[in-house]
Order: sequence, then structure tokens, then C-alpha cells
Amino acid sequence: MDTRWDGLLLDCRLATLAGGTAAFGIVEQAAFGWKDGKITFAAAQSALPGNADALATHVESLHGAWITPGLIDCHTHLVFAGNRAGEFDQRLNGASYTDIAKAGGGIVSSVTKTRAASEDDLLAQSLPRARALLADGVTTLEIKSGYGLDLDNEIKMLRVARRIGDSLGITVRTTFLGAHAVPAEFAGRQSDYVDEVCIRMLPAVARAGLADAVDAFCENIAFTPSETRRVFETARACGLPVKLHADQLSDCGGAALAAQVGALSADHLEYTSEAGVRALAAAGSVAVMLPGAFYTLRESKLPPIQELRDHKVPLAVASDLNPGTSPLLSLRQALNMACTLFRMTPEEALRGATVNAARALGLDDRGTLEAGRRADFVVWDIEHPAELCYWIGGALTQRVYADGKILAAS
Ligand code: DI6
Ligand code: FE
Repeated sequence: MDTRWDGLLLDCRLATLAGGTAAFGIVEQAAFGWKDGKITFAAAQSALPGNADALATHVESLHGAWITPGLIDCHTHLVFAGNRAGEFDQRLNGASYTDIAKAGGGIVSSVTKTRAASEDDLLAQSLPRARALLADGVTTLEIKSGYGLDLDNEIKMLRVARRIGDSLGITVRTTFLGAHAVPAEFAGRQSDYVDEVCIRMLPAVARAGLADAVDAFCENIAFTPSETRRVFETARACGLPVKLHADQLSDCGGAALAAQVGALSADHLEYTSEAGVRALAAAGSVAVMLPGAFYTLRESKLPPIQELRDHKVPLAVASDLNPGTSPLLSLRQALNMACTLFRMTPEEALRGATVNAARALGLDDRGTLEAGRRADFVVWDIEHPAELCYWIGGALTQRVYADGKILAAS
């Protein structure tokens, strides 16, 4: 049996993101090796345990290029049919997201189109969005349901999400978001819909093994804290971890509720109070920042970044890719917005799309470049890792690897 590594990249620079303090975990004059989908070496080239040519079956110099962990987008709604460019126009003419939702547009209009699409059509429409994220360095992706809102259509969405992972060779983590909006057939009967989610849909989705986690939209235009709590209790009974769309448009106590149930993450948080921040810190939940939605909705209330920092709540950044509030096809662009709009530092933003995003998904095998971690990594055309947050648009990836295999080359 060949014990040599599958690959060894020499003369590279690493932003390992390992360790809590050193800037980006930078290692200059580094080498990077992997075998069987796991990192075997990520350190100074001078520390290689032998002659490079004998160590691996494939050895190559990168001429100083940078390597980071594969990016992790821990919050997307990228499976949907159609788009909502018409609503974009309405908002530009003064309608608010809430006005549009109350008038029967918004999420519910994506539900109509998503229900009408076949599974294959939904895959064909969604796959290019996942490809766009991958081309920009994403190797692990969370995808939520929530545009089906009945059992068959939620299952269809989750199956499409799984098929995206299989066809692109990246990791897709699925999240059941049945409690996203009340579908038209339950209009005026919100609590009956919550019954349907808790008694029928969630247990069936869990039994089918189609969800890795459960989410809810806790908001004055969506589900109340007590309805959300019911969904969470059901999730827990089904053995699934939870996360929450919390305090995006108003302070509903969502962060505190997420913390109480030990959520993996609480996401958005624009209106979260200091008590909510303290609760997240105590629970060890990740705060997921979604600046694409903040930007798209032209919000002015910033999430409490400084309080989150002061209380040492881990910060993640995600695209929130969805047809209504964040038609954002690049996680790198979300990092730029996190810096410019939320005043996160480039290092915080990059940690937020790697190590802290992994934590938000409950994944402890990735997010840094360290021996033993998954060999998900990206070779970038940059001079410093801060550039991943600095450039707006463009193509910066040279190669994207997942599980030790090359996926995208430019
Ligand atoms: N919050 C959001 O930003 C998205 N979902 C949610 O709960 C918006 C989804 C949409 O408008 O389609
Ligand atoms: Fe969202």
C-alpha cells in the first residue's frame, strides 16, 4: 500500500485560521499536504518530515500563492424556483419588505413557484447558484427548506439540496425551515399550521433523514416565540439541533430563546438586546451576521457587533442567499459587506466564513488548516488574506479542493 500523501503543495502561504489570536494564523514559506481527504501537513516547509519528492505522489510548487480553508456558507435558502426581481422594483418604489409580505407577496410568492416546479426543474434552477458560491471558494454549504411549506414540497426541496451536494462534490448541510411562513391554505389558521409542522412535517422529514437541523423565522410577520419554542421542542424530540432567524426586523427576544434551547446559532440579530447577547454567550451559540439582507432591505439598525465581541460570542458571516432579501451569489461579497457595513475586521469576517461557520453547523472537522482536518481548501490569487474581504466582485480562486479533490479551476 502506498503510504505517501496524495498531494503536497510547496512554496505557499497559509492563512490557517487556527488558534484564536495570531492574525489569520498566517504561516509564510509553508507547505501543505493531504491524504485520503484529510490534511497531513500545514506548516513551515522547513519542518517537512523528509524529502518533498518522496513524501507525496503529486508534488507541486505554488510560487507563493495563498491557501485558506474552504469557505463555509452557514446560512442559505438557495433552493427555490423563479426569482423576485419584481419585488425589488416595488421596494425601489417605496414598498417595504413587510408591506409586500402582508400583501401576499414575499416568501409566499416563492412558495407558489417552488411548489409548481418538478424536483429536476428545481435542481436545474438551483444548481447554478451553488456553482457560483463554489467558484468563489465555498466547499461547505447550508441549505434551508421553507419554500415548500407542505410535507411533499419541503421534502422535494431537501432532496434537491442533498442532490446539489452529491453533484458538486461539496458538503451540503440541510435545514428544515417549515416554520418560515404560513402557506395560503392555512391563512388565518397559523396555529393549525404550527400543528402541521410539529405533528406531521418535522417528524416525517427527520425520519427520512433529510434534515441535519431545524430553523424557524421568529418575527412579528412570521412565528411567535411560543410557536417557535414548540418547533424547537419537536426538533429536539426528533434528535435534531436547532438554529433561529432571530430579531431581524424587531426585538422579539429571539436570541434569548435560541440560547435557552442551546441553539447552534442565532442568525441576523439586528435588533437583539444586550440581554440577548449575554444569553448567547452563556449558551455558546454562534451569532451569524447576514449583511446581504441588511444591505438589500436598506436597513439602518446595525447588529450589536461590539456587544457580541465584548461578550465573546463567536461571529459567523453568511450569504443568506435567497430570492427576497439577499440575492447574493458570493460569500466573499458578504465578507466585504460585513466589514464595510458592520465594521467587522477582515480577520473576524474570514473567521466567520471558516472556523466559526463550521461551529454554527456543528461541524468540528473543518474550518482551519490543521493536520487531521478535512482537506477542504482554496488556492487564491491574492497577496494577503485581507484581500478576500477587500475586493468587490472579480474571480480570485485559482483552485478549490474538497475532500482532497480539485473541484474548480479558473
Ligand atoms: N429571513 C430572511 O431574510 C429570509 N427568510 C427569512 O426568514 C427571506 C426569505 C424571502 O424573502 O424569501
Ligand atoms: Fe435567512
